[in-house]
Amino acid sequence: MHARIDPAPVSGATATPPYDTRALQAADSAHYLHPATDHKALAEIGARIIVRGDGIYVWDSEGNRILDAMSGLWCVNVGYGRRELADAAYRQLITLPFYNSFFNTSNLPAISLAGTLARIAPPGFNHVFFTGSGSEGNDTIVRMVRRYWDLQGQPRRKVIISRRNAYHGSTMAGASLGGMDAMHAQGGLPIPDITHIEQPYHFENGAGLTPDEYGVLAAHRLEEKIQELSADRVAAFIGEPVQGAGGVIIPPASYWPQIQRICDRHGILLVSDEVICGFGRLGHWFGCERMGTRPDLITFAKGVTSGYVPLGGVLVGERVAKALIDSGEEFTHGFTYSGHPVACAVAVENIAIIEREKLVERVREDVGPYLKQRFEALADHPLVGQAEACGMMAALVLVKNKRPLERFAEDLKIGLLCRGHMFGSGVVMRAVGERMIIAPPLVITRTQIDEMIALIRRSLDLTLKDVKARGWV
Ligand code: PXG
Repeated sequence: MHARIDPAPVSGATATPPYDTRALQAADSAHYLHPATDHKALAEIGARIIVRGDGIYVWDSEGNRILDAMSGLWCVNVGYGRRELADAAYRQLITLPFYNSFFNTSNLPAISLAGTLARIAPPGFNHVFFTGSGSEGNDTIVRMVRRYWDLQGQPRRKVIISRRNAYHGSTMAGASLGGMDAMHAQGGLPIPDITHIEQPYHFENGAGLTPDEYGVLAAHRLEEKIQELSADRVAAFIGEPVQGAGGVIIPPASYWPQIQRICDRHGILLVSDEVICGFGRLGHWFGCERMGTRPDLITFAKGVTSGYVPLGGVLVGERVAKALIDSGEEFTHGFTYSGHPVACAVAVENIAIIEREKLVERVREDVGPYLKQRFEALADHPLVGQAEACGMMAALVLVKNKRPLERFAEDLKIGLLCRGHMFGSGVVMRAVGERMIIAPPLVITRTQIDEMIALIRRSLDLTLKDVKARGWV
């Protein structure tokens, strides 16, 4: 039996600095079920409690400053501590904190944001459907895509093709679209008529082929799947321009143009999940512009508000928007928080910051290329088998031996070991198996990139020392 803990223990002694970290950790374990977490293990080590952020740094309850190379969770694009965003939220909160967009009503920030998104989106995107998160955005995609084909008089077109190791969220449809076996294993997923093909991961699957040869081959898996199913059953293909949670899998340049050709050939809708890649992360407003595709639908979330408040949605291209509107019928879908005025007000201000500070151009022409040069040079480290970057996303692969290539056994959990050293050195990287990944805020400077690379290198050295002491190499 757990000892009884005060239901609101985060008050008094623990609520202000200096924090009583142990008490906070106990209270955390007593009541808070974290997402995607082994709670027994967490209770043993205790959560790291983040209390404050400024720019690209966060501080924990012990007073440690940590360089947040993950932008929170791929979202704090403009960095922490932006007064303009707090002010925008406050102004809206005291004017109109909530009103719904059902039943023929609307609100000023939602109208403003819809227009702003239509302006910055690729050509042909003039409509937006708002949700509260990326997962809800992808649930919306599933219903909207199937509704589209019903309206076209082709109700048999139901199947959505995605990729293994993709991440599209955690709701029933989001996790089904995602290609994570561990998620499918819980809750009876995937839901019907969602299927997966190989991910375009050259390092893993492309032995003996150049990246471009492999990119064409990986795209051909879509063609094969369509043949197998019969094209008149296929509704859409969905993919992240660069797979994020799957480990920052940067596809070969030949991949996306080939996917576009296949979708065009079969009249299949192309969905670009830009929850991570949108809002400047790849040096364009949307990642599809960098990859050279013309999607029909774009899912967004995260960077639209820089994560300051929850907001997601779907940008709806001409073809689908026209069908939905011209039908003259209700699309029976929506959320209480669709077009939430506070979230939309923050998004409008966030986009204004990105434009004012030219963050998209900055990623494309300045800090993006600089990150690529500095990050890819980490490949000279004895533990690093490959290092690559695309915009403000980058990944390195930890290997046991470089030539001949030998990988660490999966059960050693090399990534988690390395992640511990990163945290200890004052930088957050995310571990996905043997891949160590980053997605820093777009406001990061060259000097801060230098600082980040030095911290990563130091942590890699510590990991190597640790690995040797354990006899793993
Ligand atoms: N699509 C993509 C491409 C995402 O990265 C979602 C949809 C779902 O968004 P919401 O807002 O419902 O979480 C995401 C979310 C990780 C990690 O482990 C990544 C995400 C979420 C949680 C963990 O890197 N991305």
